[in-house]
Amino acid sequence: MKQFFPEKFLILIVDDNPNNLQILHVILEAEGYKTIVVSNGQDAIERVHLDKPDLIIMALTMPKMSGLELCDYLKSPPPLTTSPIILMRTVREQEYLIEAFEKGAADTITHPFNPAEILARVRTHLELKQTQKQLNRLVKEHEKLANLLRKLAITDPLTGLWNRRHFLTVAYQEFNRASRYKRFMSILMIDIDHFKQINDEYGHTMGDEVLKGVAKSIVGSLREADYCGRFGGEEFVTLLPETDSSGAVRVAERLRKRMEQITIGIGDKQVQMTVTVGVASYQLDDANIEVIIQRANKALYHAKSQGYNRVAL
Ligand code: GH3
Ligand code: MG
Ligand code: MG
Ligand code: MG
Repeated sequence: MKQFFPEKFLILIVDDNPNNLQILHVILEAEGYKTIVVSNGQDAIERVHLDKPDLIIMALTMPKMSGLELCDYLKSPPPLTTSPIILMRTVREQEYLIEAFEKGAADTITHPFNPAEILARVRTHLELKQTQKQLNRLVKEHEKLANLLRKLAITDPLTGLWNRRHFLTVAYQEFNRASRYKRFMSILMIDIDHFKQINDEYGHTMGDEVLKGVAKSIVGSLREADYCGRFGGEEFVTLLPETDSSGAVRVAERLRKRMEQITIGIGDKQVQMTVTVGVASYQLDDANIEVIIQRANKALYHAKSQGYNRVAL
């Protein structure tokens, strides 16, 4: 059995006939619902704005603004209310039945009223609305989770940079763009020098801190259009669109110097480190992005073999 509490719902009743208002008010309040009664369309619109009723019952025929007009006004996109509207009609007003639904009514009831029927219809529509609300909430929650998962799937948890797989996905697209339009593009492979020693001397937590700090510094020295990822343990990769090899070497050199100057750590435990950078730029006969990355890696290892803390093309 579903949980249903009438006292949680506010129902707006609109009718120029005070008798009808009174009867409906009594029937609904006896069941536990909260009600507001008004005698014309203009007041109804005001109450919808102010009180946001969960359901609206309105007479079909009223002077000035009829129930159909009021319904149309409230439900025309963008609707002023998503709450269900029940139109009250007499048996003779059968002809308006279809139009009522076209104007956005959820249901109609005929008077003279059958209280049990009214209560059953009201409850059905409120339950439907409740279910719809829960569904919307679930959908929103699901979207949030899906977004989070998408983000987790592409992010390196330690540094917050793109992970290797996502970097390669983006790099692959950038390569296609560069080769189609014959644009410049460069890759930097950045490797922390003697990183193992930092771990060994200061512990793994400090090592993690250094990785985070280096990642932050790399991002800080890149332009908005550049891409950056963690390629492996203490190895980072950046892609610089629209950048030729001399431009890329300048960026790499600036980054290298910056690393030389900063210290990273926790409190008074600060360490200094350097990086070595391998640079490679797109050449017209490169078949794919891997070829450029391999060249950058080669340059990096060559630089390491020559000594550390340097940039090599
Ligand atoms: P080189 O100067 O030649 O680059 O040597 P290196 O010590 O920097 O590099 P090496 O490849 O010998 O060692 C990398 C170390 O990085 C080993 C590994 O334990 C450590 N490492 C990899 N991932 C992480 C991590 O997420 N956190 C920490 N703290 N250490 C990591
Ligand atoms: Mg190494
Ligand atoms: Mg290293
Ligand atoms: Mg390495």
